[in-house]
Amino acid sequence: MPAIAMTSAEVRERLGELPGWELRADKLVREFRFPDFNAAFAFMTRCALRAEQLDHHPEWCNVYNRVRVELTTHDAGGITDRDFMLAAAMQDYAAASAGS
Ligand code: H2B
Repeated sequence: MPAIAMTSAEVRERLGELPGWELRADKLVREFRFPDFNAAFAFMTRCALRAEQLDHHPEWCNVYNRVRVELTTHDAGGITDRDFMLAAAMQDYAAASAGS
C-alpha cells in the first residue's frame, strides 16, 4: 500500500530537521557541493546503495563537484516519510564525503 503524501504544513515543520533543504514544487530539494568530482561521486555511490535498500530513488543531477537532489514519492504523488529518510541519510553521507 502506498504511503500517503504529507501536507505542505507537515513538510515545512519537518524541514527543521534538514539544514539546507527546501520545499520546491512539491519536492524536497538541496544542492550539495564537494571538494571535487571524486568526493561528489563517492557521495552518490553511498546514496545509491541506500536508495536501493529503501527502494526509494532520488532525482538528481551531477556536474563536477555539485549534486542537485530532488526527492518526492511518485507512488504517493507528493512527499512522504521515505523522502525524509533518504534526505537524512544524504546529510550523513555528505558530511562523510566533505560535502556542504
Ligand atoms: N522512488 C521514489 N522516489 N518514489 C517512488 O515512488 C518510488 C521510488 N517507487 N522507487 C518505487 C521505486 C517503485 O517504483 C517500485 C515499483 O517499488
